[in-house]
Amino acid sequence: MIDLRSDTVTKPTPEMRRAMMEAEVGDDVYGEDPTVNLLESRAAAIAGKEAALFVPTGTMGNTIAVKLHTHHGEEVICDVRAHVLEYELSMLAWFSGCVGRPIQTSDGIMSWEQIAREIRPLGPHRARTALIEIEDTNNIAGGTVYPLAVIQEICGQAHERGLKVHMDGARVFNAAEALSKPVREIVAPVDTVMFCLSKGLGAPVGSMLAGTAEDMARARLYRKRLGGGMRQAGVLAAAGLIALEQSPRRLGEDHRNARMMARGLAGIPGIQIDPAKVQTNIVMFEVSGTGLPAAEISWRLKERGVLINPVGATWMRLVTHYDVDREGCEMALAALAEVAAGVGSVAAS
Ligand code: TLP
Repeated sequence: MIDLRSDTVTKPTPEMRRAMMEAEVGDDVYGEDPTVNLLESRAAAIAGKEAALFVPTGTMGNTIAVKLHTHHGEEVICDVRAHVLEYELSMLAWFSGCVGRPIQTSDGIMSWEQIAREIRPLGPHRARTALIEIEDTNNIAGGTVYPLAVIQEICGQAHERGLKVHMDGARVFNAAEALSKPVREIVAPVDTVMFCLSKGLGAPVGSMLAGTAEDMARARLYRKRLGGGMRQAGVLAAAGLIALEQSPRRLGEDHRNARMMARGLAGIPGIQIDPAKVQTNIVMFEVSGTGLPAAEISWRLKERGVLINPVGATWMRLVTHYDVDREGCEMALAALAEVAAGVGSVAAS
């Protein structure tokens, strides 16, 4: 199977598996796992923050960050397609008692002007805005990247008004690759950042939350409340350390494959995409011109050994990663061209 559903499907490398087997471990709830401690200090250094916390998932990292920066009954401003709003089972409300205030953007990148219009002070009718959440890269907008100046303006203006900024940086290493900037420069102005080890970086499990030492001490307690106290988690952290050390330098290849696929898709009749908009490893494309629903295309691709998910009725998303090489991407394109042309389908026979 050529699996382009997500970069979450990446399998650990042989080196990660070896490191997992040999990892020194201890009870991390007591803070005694040396490999977790090393991963946390390495992640903090990469993010340029005082401290970092190893969490099992990106969802838990975002959930804890929202809790750190808000009180019940407050609002969180985010893009209309934000993962925290659309793909985390209402965790904003469920754990933090907050409401998301979505902002409509064309490309997933919110400007300060758009945000400023939605900020609410506490009043007799309106709930207070507490947090601004930015997603970099923005997943469902197609892996789009925040320009540094936009992040700096949002954070500067937010902080002047006593608002916090959390970055869902699940794929911030892809943003770093696209901008040719170190992660620490991208996340410098945000209060907290979550980034995933288990997506394009290839670790089997885990994400990091980074911020001030004080916030991370509180975050540790929320992690425990959520059932995320993981004991001998060094087995997982060992793979995470290798992911941090080795994987970022090869993300450029994923981006090149994504651009190649976007150019190929643009040449398939019935598929709509602007290849110039593909900045990282996520490719969104529209399929209504094929006359087939996205779910049907997904199904027919599966019969040809290619996995690509629909997003809604007429959109599809493919995500490149190190487990699918250039040849695999070319085979997926050929399958897409066949399916879009109705080759071998019931309709064509
Ligand atoms: N994204 C997954 C799905 O949940 C959609 C994917 O396949 O892309 N923030 C962002 C921006 C994400 O894309 C994801 C996962 C998360 C947070 C959550 O990470 P996990 O899956 O570790 O909870």
